[in-house]
Amino acid sequence: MAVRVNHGNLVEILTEELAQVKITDIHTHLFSADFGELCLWGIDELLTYHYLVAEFFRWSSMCYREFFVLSKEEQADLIWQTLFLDHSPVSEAQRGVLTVLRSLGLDVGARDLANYRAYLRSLDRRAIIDMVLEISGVETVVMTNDPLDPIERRVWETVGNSDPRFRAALRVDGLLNDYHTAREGLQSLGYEVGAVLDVRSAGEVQRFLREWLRRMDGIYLAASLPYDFSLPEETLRARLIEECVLPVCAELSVPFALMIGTKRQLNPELRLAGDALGRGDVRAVEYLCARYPDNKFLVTMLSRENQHELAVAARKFPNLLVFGCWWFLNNPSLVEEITRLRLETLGLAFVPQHSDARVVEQLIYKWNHAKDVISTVLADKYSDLLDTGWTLTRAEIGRDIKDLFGGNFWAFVEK
Ligand code: HDL
Ligand code: ZN
Repeated sequence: MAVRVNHGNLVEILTEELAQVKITDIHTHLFSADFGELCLWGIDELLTYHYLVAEFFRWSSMCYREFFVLSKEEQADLIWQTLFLDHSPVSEAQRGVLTVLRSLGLDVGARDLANYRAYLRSLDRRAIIDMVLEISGVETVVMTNDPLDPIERRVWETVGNSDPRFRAALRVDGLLNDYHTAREGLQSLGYEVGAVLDVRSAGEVQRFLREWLRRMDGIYLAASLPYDFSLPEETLRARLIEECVLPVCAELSVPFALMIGTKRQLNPELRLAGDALGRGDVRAVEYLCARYPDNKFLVTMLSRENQHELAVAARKFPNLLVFGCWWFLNNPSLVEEITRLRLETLGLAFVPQHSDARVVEQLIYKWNHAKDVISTVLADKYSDLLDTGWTLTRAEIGRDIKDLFGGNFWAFVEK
């Protein structure tokens, strides 16, 4: 007997369906346990997350170098004192640490960093992965993989990824944004890529992409691109995309994921925390989707100002799937605004969020916080739907939520 939804049971049904949905997290910087030191976990990694490092320097007069020579534990102690004890931890990244601790059953009110550290250190990498995937509801974690990273490459050339819960995405920022440095890396791997992108070099770049997508069983090819990225244009990056990336993606039927809007190293002294954003140009996305109808494009943009025009572009191109509230947009106020405009503009045909997690335990807070906001927006939209007299069942809400949290992505990858 189908369970009919009404204003009285809507929130409870949404809460229960969101609590049990199995999530595909389509973009993270996590690694399976096979990757050893690249798989980050523990309280010191949580507290030295680059978001918190940037927030630490809002208060601290310490010089950057003095901070970065400290051990991870010493950096974490400083961040804990400054951002959690000296000032209330109300930012999204600050609150996130506490959501993780609470979800792990630790006494957040005790403010006992030594206890949190001891508990997490008592676990091992595989145990923390199992525990966090269970708590967060994440079923599949898509990694960010770079064969030009020697540490990561060594894993792929030996044990590889043995955990089916982790899938690979081939990331080509260096190739597209710094070809001449990347070229040396490709040559060292046996790809005869010359200084000039002639026919032979383009063929070798294609061979690199094809061979590593296959080796990793990569589900998409990705690149982050600066805010001033534009197409069409007569640049090496444009040629690499149109002559190398897109032909291989079409041949293997894998999406090309564009993450547009970075302003890398605005403050290089902050290292990983030194990046900022700029408003991107949606015309580049429109050009690609129109010019390459046989390619699939996953797109997220970093600027709040790009969100509405990107959603409108997605109305025009079935080969465009919009995803996530990326990086500086992953704050509840912006996730709500963006999710609301996407539901109103696209219905349920988009991917509302990815975590971008860098530390295993972050999956818990990134998804807990996202589901809270998405639940609120969905409750409004389903309530409006009920007001029209539309009948709605619990199974239909469950179906919709499965689509948002993984189904839309896999259908796009597999089409
Ligand atoms: O380029 C990217 O994939 C970004 O997500 C960066 O990794 C950024 O530093 C980040 O961690 N954002 O959440
Ligand atoms: Zn990322």
